[in-house]
Amino acid sequence: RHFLKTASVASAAAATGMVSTSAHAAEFTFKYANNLPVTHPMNARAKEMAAAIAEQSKGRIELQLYPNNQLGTDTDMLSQVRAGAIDFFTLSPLILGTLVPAAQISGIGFAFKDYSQVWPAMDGELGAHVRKQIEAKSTLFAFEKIWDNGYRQITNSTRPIKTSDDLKGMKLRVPPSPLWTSMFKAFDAAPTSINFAEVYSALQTKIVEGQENPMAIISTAKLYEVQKYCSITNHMWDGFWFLGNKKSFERLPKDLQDIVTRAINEAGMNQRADVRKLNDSLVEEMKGKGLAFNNADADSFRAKLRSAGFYAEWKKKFGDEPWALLEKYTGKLA
Ligand code: X2X
Repeated sequence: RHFLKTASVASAAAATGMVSTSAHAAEFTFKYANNLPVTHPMNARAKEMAAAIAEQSKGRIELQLYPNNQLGTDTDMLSQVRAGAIDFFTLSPLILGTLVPAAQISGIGFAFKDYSQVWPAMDGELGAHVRKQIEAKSTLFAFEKIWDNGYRQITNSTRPIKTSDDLKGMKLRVPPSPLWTSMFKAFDAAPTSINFAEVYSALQTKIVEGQENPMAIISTAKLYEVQKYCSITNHMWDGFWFLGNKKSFERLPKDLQDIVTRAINEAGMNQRADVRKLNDSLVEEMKGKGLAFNNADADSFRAKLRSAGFYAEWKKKFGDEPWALLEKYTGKLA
């Protein structure tokens, strides 16, 4: 349903309405791929960004967009961008953790109280620390402004989740990432790693009972069609590092690199505002589509993570200095 394995480059291009402003071929052609539906703000802003890059480079750069897992799952796309088969890719810091473990630190459960802590941390020293690790440990680099995914909420087809006890034994899909699995094991749930490309069908066929994602995704990926309950847990903030392949990007002369960098960071800032607005308005809309909402008791989840030793374990894994950077923005976590 979501994953067009056999789509040719030509049909993928037709489907996404590739931006091309000049009759002749551009001097530099880049591919940007991602895992989200075309209706998500990520792709609306990406389209606008591709047009800005074409215009400002006077047609010298063409950015081709491949949304909605057209080029494969996150795991596939991560391999492709590492190898330079695609040039740009947006990925959760936690999934990037399968390649650069240090990147997961922004996904610690209940770390950021709200956005007034998220952006100073990610645009400040914590984000800088992570970007440095990405550059040092991979063929990739991350642009300065991380894009938003949002605060994650739990949906399922079985029961409302009110306290952490309600998660006991629940078969939940989590994205492929050590931190995600560890966190839901600490809640005594039964987490399974599944790429986003396969989430809708995994829920539909009841391979898993539930999943967790921000409102904008539950809505644009129509997960409410295959779920009954949505419990507001806000258990983790998540974003998308805008990743580039270093070698691909270095093909560009400095002035064109600056145009691309500015356009990507600007689109990211606009995308943050879009997601924020959507997250605030979607509850009513999805209630209308039959999803039953409840507020969960966040303290019970935090207490469970503490007693399971989750914070202590991950502090040890990340190291004292990175942990202190995180707590500089969040306050003491454990
Ligand atoms: O895989 C997910 O759940 C998603 C879409 O939120 C991420 O990219 C982490």
